[in-house]
Amino acid sequence: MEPYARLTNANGMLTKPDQVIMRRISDMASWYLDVDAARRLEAADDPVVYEMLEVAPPAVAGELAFCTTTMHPGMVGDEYFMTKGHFHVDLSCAEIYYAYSGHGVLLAETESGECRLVDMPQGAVVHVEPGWAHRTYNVGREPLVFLAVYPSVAGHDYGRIETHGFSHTVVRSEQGPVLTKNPRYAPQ
Ligand code: M6P
Ligand code: ZN
Repeated sequence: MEPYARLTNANGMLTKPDQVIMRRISDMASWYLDVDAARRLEAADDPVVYEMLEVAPPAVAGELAFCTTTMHPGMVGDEYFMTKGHFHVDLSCAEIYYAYSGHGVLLAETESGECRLVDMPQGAVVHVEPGWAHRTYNVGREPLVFLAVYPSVAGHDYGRIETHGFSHTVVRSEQGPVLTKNPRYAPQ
């Protein structure tokens, strides 16, 4: 029996997605620390930050969805290119990430603002616990490709991140990627 889909070696993308979503700087310029720097990038060539290829079975209990995300390398000011990040609509749902290529970090945070940074070098497997919002940064020079597997009933809640933000974000330093406080964070 053939596998349902493959990660192609060239770019790590799934071969048979149900849905493809592309996010450019313009889709989330105001989510970065340095909004002016993001608007300048938007006005220049509005680069693609990441693409998601999702295989999404019906949203019924017990089913699993999976998705590859390909994040391009880049910076907005000192902040690395990042995903929007989300809570699951169903907070009881966990998620597993597998880092296929490149180098990322995962920022995870609870509703009360407890925050963790998890390194995601090539080959890393990361467990996102139920109730934790999650966002990924490409901290390397190559594309970051990772596979995510999650219950198909999980749902993506972006609204709370857009309104409240994460308490911290990830910026470049002489020591490498570090957490810094988000001055616009509004506790829930
Ligand atoms: C991972 C998974 C997906 C998610 C994607 C991009 O692949 O968590 O469910 O859609 O990352 O993240 P976001 O939806 O927060 O932009
Ligand atoms: Zn998720």
